[in-house]
Amino acid sequence: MTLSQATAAQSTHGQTADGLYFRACNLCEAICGLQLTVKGGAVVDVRGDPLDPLSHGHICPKGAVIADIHTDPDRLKLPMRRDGDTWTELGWDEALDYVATRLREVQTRHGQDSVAVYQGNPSVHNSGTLLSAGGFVRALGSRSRYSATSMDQLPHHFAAAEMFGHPLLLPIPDIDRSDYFLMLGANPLASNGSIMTAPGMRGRLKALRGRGGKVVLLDPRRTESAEVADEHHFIRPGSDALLLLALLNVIFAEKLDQPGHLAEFTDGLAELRAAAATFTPEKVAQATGVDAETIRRLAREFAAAERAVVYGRIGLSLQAFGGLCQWLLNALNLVTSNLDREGGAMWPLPAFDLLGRAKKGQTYHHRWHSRVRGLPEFDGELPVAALAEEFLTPGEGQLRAFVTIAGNPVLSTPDGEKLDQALAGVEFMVSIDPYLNATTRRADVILPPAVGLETQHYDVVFHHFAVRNTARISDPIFPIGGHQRYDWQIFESLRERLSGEKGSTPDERLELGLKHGPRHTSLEALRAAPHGTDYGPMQPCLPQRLLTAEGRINAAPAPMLADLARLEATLSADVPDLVLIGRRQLRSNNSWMHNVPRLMRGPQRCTLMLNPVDAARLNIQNGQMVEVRSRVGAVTVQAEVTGTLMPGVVSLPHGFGHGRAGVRLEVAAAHAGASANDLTDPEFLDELTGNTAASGVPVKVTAVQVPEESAAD
Ligand SMILES: Nc1nc2c(c(=O)[nH]1)N[C@H]1C(S)=C(S)[C@@H](COP(=O)(O)OP(=O)(O)OC[C@H]3O[C@@H](n4cnc5c(=O)[nH]c(N)nc54)[C@H](O)[C@@H]3O)O[C@H]1N2
Ligand SMILES: Nc1nc2c(c(=O)[nH]1)N[C@H]1C(S)=C(S)[C@@H](COP(=O)(O)OP(=O)(O)OC[C@H]3O[C@@H](n4cnc5c(=O)[nH]c(N)nc54)[C@H](O)[C@@H]3O)O[C@H]1N2
Ligand code: SF4
Ligand SMILES: [Mo]
Repeated sequence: MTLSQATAAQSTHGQTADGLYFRACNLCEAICGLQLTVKGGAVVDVRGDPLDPLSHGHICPKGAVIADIHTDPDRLKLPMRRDGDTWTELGWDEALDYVATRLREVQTRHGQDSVAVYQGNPSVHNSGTLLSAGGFVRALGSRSRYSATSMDQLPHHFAAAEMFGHPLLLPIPDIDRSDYFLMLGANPLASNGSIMTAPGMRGRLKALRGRGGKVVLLDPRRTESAEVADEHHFIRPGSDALLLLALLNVIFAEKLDQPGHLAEFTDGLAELRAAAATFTPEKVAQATGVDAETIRRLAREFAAAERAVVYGRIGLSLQAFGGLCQWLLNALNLVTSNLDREGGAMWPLPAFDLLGRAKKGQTYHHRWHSRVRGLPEFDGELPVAALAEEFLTPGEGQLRAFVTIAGNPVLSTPDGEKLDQALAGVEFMVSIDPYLNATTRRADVILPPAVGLETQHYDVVFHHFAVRNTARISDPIFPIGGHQRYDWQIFESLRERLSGEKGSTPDERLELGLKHGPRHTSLEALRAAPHGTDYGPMQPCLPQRLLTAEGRINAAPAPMLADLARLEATLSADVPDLVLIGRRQLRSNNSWMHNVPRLMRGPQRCTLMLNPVDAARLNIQNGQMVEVRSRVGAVTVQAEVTGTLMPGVVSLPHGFGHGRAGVRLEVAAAHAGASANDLTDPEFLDELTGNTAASGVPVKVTAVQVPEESAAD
């Protein structure tokens, strides 16, 4: 049965008919095609859709249990209002009226900007949320906007805006046609790829090596991805910008640079060369932990490869020099003529093009600053590192109310514990979220949307990051009950109550975008291809697609050049004894899905990895409980002693810490874990972009002495 037949069957019988259903998984950036078998109203089998032109049948453990979210007993379906510790369900109209009234009240009393909005990661994985939340936020009219972006990919956007003229002009590795993949601070074998929508990275990297290519990885941990690399080198957290400068240094010094035709529309190449001139491999070897000979060799190999691409992800953005890293990655691709070229870093051209109406020469950052610490705005948002202090610091402009949308900032932003305390004192808080978790437990009202298999979805954002141009519309498999609402309905209802204006539906917006987009298509045309539509590999698009004022690439943006002094100072700074980094796990999704029993089988996963050398020095045994302490807080977790971690570096995954009072998630006690963000520090950030630095946080680790009686238990 085709998707459209299935949808018809569903509407006639009220319950989803038995049969095969196809849709894209919206749980991560890989957007894999799924094939689901429904029997008796339930999903009985999920596998990868072999006919999806992008994922070719790839699926991961999360996609395989996507239906467990649908049937999850913890999932909320009706609005809830909190009175002290007691939650009461209420009707939608009553809840929406109450929320709109309370938000306006706070704004009348304390000003428009006294209500903060935080948008979390799934906002971009649900097209209903993505296309409608903005209307609500605009109706609210507050400048106090925050999101997971400043805890994630903000440096990528910053560099793209400075170099190419738009935050979304992010170059994507053309991995399927490349012969040399230099990867830093990414672990696609666990994360399934990020700002590189490329489902099945194991197969893609194998194929690259199979055609004689080479994969080189630099990471403070010998990760799952190291298993499919030709070489892995440890690198000191936060030192990547130094290494990238040294690679450029060698390339310029040995005259290996050849920007080719890109030079015709690039400014700043001389300044870039001058910037790299002082960072010789010898000068950065100690700080990076990578010896000078290796750096030289990698530079020569990269420059010599026919089709090469350098790529860096969270490890290179969630750190103190994220902005410099993302600039230098682009610069390295540029000077070796691997930008906008087959096998290098290229730009996708999605059917729904978010850049379709973008204007040239816009400014995207530092247009205003946060009240307390003067942290810079980017693209209309302030850094999450400023959030807690903006609630807690009294005075004109203090935050008084909070809206969270698909986010869990208590677990995902720096010093989450402090934010948690701050939220206990807000005048009003509403969360648009299907779960009662560490953050939403502080809300006065939770408005839970229908999610996942109940929603229609088109990947507006991830086709912009995909290694191949495809398009796919997913229709709901399960109808929602009369008592449920979609995200977009919640946002539209709130918007109407706040502004009196009615917006358009996500369908209307999608239709318009697809029609006027580069493929001039429609929802109907996409529906006719239930496995997805293939538009082929990425194509060169410069200089036409550039959005800088002059329509030229800026290889040496002034804010980056100005930030080099801060980087250079690290060469002579003291190195902390131990620094913390994070890690992602295949069977985990940031701070949620930890209550899906099929994902959480097995031993405790929220462990502190540390090298045997450090363990011996600190007298820590494998499996023992340890206290990890940073400037802002402490957590107690189990130690996992492993040679896969670089000496002097410890790793704790983020997103755990579900044990807080009032959380309503059936998480096995063994997996509640502790939050890495009770250690991360709002004052430790990339000063250039305002992005938090969760990598490289100085910590102290001590063995927890277990009293003798309990040790015997
Ligand atoms: N220390 C450290 N911290 C990190 C990171 C790290 O590597 N280390 N990574 C950072 C990164 S990259 C990210 S993206 C952030 C993520 O941080 P957040 O975006 O704040 O948190 P998530 O864990 O993604 O939480 C998603 C929330 O959305 C809800 N949700 C799921 N689907 C839907 C939906 O369709 N609609 C609505 N309305 N809600 C939904 C879930 O119930 C959950 O509460 O964490 C960041 N924090
Ligand atoms: N299964 C699963 N998949 C996910 C997620 C998830 O939670 N679970 N989250 C999704 C999200 S929101 C995102 S943003 C992506 C992230 O996608 P990735 O960036 O691929 O994710 P990570 O696995 O965190 O990989 C980051 C790597 O950087 C390394 N690292 C840390 N600090 C440094 C440093 O200073 N320098 C260098 N060179 N390396 C460093 C870490 O050891 C780690 O291996 O994953 C997405 N996919
Ligand atoms: S890799 Fe991502 S998109 Fe693919 S099945 Fe897993 S969670 Fe879903
Ligand atoms: Mo992310």
